[in-house]
Amino acid sequence: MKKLIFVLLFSLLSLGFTFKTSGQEPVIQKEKRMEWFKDARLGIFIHWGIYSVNGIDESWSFYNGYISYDDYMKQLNGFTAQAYKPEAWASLIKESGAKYAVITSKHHDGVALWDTKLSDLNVVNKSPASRDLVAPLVKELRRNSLKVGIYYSLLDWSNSDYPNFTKASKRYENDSLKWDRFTAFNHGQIGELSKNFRPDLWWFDGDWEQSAEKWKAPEIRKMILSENPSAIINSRLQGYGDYATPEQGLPSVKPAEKYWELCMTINDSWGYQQNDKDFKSPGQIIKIFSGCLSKGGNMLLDIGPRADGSIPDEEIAVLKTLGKWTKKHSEAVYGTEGGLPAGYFYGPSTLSKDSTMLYLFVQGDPKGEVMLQGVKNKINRIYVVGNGTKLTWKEYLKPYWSNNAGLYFINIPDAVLDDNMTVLAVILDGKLKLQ
Ligand code: FHN
Repeated sequence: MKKLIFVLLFSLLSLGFTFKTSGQEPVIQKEKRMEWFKDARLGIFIHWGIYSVNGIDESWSFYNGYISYDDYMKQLNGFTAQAYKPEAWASLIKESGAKYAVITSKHHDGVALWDTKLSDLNVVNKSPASRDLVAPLVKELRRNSLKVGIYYSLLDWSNSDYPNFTKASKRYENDSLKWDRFTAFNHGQIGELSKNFRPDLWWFDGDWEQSAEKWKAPEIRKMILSENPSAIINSRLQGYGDYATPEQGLPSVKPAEKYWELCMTINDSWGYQQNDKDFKSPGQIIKIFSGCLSKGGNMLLDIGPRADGSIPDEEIAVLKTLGKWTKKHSEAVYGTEGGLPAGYFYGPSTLSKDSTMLYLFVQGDPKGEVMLQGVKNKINRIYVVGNGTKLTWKEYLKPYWSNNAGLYFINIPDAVLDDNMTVLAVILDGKLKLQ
């Protein structure tokens, strides 16, 4: 009997279940919950809100006093969503090669994009869109087998029970009654989103204004995980999240965190701004993306749809080109690990899960060859990813008496070069051994 109980427990644990001691429900271990995220590598962030009407900074424009609060809120009248096609959004996201999307359900301005019953400040009641805009996207994302991420701002500069309003004016310093009311409201909205959409990923923001204790962050985490035990939570829950979110800054070295995601604008704005034409080129985005891959992280690339729900052509073009590249190079992208440390190869790289395949990302024109150093393995074969051409190589600086790794020079004919970034697959004689 004892043996049977032991075997049963062992099997449950190996399935990723752990048990809390206080008789609470089983929760799925972090490693297990993070599996899809780790393999996904690319997500699309969507900042959609009333700020797209005037084309101004999301929430910050009134907070910083560039526009009055009342004038900011007048944008509600122009938020039509009349050209919104959630099925087209989802298929474009899928085409880009992203495996998940994150939509702003509510930014710091407090305007909800879903049919919240807890506040009147939502696009269903207060804008000509007059419908829940999150629900149909969630449905279409799932229909396309994409994971659903919900962005939610913990701080809410519109809520009269919230202490902060604008940079220049605060509602109150200490008022526990108001704060408790706000907490109930905040948790209530998170509960609604949880029940209505069962997000796979929670992307909190705005946590910097209060402590974990004030937000009641452990309670939020618990509420989310009891609704969906496999949900994952970004870092912005004052220490109660699962992965790091560097913003607009590509880490130069592999971050200490095992799970991370660079969130980045496609031009210089999160939301739609007609005057911002500073779009990154597909080539630049692919370079940045490769930088994330190489250091074991994901990229969450942001787009900003217009107030009518159409996506600007420049953004569509970037996503489509990115899609061609991710499709062609999928084996070097999805399910891979971060690659070589700095100094081994002049460019990004990734590694297969079993560490026997090295993917070298070659930027631009290498003028016939690239060099790889410090790898002690023998190479069995090298081919061009998404093209199949076998490549030749030579090993130098490897006299018979030396135990050091030699220098590999890999020949790359011009004809195999990709327009954006060429990727070489190096099949090693076993697990990667570095000098
Ligand atoms: O204040 C926001 C900002 O408007 C935008 O939503 C970004 C996206 O990561 N997050 C906040 C700042 O960290």
